[in-house]
Amino acid sequence: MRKPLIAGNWKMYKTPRESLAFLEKFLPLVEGHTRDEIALFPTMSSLGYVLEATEGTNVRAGAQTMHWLNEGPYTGQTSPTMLASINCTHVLLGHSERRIYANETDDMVNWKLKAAIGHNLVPIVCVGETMDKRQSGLTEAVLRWQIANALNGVEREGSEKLIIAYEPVWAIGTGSTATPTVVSEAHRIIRREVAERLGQERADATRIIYGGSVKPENASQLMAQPEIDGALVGGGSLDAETFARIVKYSA
Ligand code: G2H
Repeated sequence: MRKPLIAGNWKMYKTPRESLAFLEKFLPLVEGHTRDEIALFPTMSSLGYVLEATEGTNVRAGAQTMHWLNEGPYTGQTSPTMLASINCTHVLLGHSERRIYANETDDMVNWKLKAAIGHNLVPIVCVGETMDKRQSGLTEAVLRWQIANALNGVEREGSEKLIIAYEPVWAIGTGSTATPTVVSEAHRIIRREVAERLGQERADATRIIYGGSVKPENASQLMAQPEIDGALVGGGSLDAETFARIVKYSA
C-alpha cells in the first residue's frame, strides 16, 4: 500500500514572511488530513522558518535541491549535512528547471541521490521527457535512461524512502496537464525500470508521483489512477486554499 504524497514546489516564490502567512491559512485547512502525506518545498531562505512552523503538524518540508558533498568551496550551495542539521526531511533532486537552468546532469542527480540516502533524507528524483523527445517516440528511452543513471550504484537496502516524480517537461507551468492515461503509461515504464535496478518488491513499494500543471480541477482524476501515487504541484501550491483543495482532490 503506497500512501500518496501531495507536495508543493514553491520554486523561487515567497519570502519567509509570505511563507508563514501561507502556513497560517493552510495548516488549519489540512489539519487532521491523514489520507495523504503533505510536503512543502520552499526556497532555502524560507526553509528554516517553514520547518519550525510545521513542527508537530501533518505537513513536512524539504529543500528544492542540495549539493552532494558535505562541505567545501562551493558558493551558493547547501549540503545534505546542513539540511539534516535543521531537521529537514525531504529533498527534490534533478527537477527539470535545475537540469535546464543549472546544468544539472544525470551524474549529479546520481551523486545527490546517494548523498540523500546516506543522510537519511527522503529523495524525490524528478524525471521527464521534452515534447521534442515525445514526438520523436523517445519517451520510454529518456525515462529509462534517467532512472538507470539516477539509480546507478544505488542498493536495494537504503532505497526504501526513494520517491520518483514524473514531470514531463512539456506539462510544466504550461497549463497543459498530461492525461491520466499518458501519466499512467509513463509511471509503468518508470516502475519497470526501478524493478530492473532494485527488484520488483522495491519497485512495487516505490511511490511515483506526477508533476505538471496539477490543479484542483484535475487532481481527483489523476489521483484516481492506481499508478499515480501523488502529485508534485508548482503553481497550484502557491495559494493556501487552492493547494488545500488539491490535497483533498476536491475541484
Ligand atoms: C512542475 C510543477 C512542480 P507546475 O515543475 O514541480 O510545476 O505545477 O507549475 O507545472
